[in-house]
Amino acid sequence: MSKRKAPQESLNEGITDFLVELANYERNVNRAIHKYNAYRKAASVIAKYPHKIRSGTEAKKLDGVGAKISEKIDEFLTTGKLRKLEKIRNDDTSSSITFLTRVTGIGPAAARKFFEEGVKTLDDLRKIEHKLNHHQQIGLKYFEDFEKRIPRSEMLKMEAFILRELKNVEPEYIGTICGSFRRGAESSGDIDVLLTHPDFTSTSPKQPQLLNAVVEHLESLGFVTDTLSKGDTKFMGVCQCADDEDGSDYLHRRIDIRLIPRDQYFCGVLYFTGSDLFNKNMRTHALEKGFTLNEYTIRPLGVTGVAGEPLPVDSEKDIFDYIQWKYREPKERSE
Ligand code: DCT
Ligand code: MG
Repeated sequence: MSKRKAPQESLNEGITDFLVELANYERNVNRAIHKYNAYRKAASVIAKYPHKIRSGTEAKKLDGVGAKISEKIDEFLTTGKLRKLEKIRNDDTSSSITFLTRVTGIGPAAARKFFEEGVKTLDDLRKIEHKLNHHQQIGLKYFEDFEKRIPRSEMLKMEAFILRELKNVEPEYIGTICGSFRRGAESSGDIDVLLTHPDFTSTSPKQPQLLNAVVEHLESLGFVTDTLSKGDTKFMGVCQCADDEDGSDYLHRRIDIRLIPRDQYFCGVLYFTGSDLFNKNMRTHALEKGFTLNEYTIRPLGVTGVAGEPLPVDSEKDIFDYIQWKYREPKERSE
């Protein structure tokens, strides 16, 4: 999961920017995930609105913009700023915690703990490096690289490389690069790789070697450079494209590789393609139609609300069909 979200480009950038900043503040400093979701949702619906917003009242007509956000929009439109945000930016606790959570491996809780120990900056973190866990140390080491989003051209290069090397490990592997890349984004925060193999299903024994073999191969080629964590089905780490003949070098990038049972592959591909907002909306629609949908399965809900057996799925479209939703191509799934 990537920490740096692409800025929402729209006619109402000023508004969407402050909403995203408030969202991050609520998540990282207050750990108020519902408020975070509310701000993100409002930012997303406003980003799609095709007119320049002239008042809070106008914005309030949009689904997801309530009275409080509408007031903030009015304040922003009349004064050009937001007192609440000015206060947050000037507050040492908020700004330090917000900064610390930019390091991968440091979540809101760890950020607060470090802050309370007097650790506020990158230099402070470097001084207490021995107190960081392995994940946080890597986050610190590549802090500058991980702050930068990955251009689509580089994503395409990595996709071709990964898919080719998968087949070199074993031709039966199936892989998909999901996340914002699959949605056609011009830049991505990280590389989300999904992997499956016909030998691995939800009823077969665990097969960690299927994931291991791929990771080790990518390491041997110098593509995977560091490991953040490695389980039976999920690898989190760091990778880097090989230098081009023209000598351009590449930054270190965050990569996640997940091994998914063959029968759950399309629920996984759907989920990890996102966006997160699209997933939420699709799950809500599924519930309305009497199905429960997650990253593994789609199951019918009985009259008592108990989920039945997973339904067979052979494509993403099958999932849309079950819940009677018109199929949407990945690039149409921003929400
Ligand atoms: N996801 C989700 N809910 C979350 C987080 C993630 O449904 N809270 C899903 C949807 C997207 C996918 O996982 C990958 O997550 P990210 O990498 O965080 O998102 P992204 O869309 O790929 O964006 P980015 O370009 O920033 O990586
Ligand atoms: Mg991503």
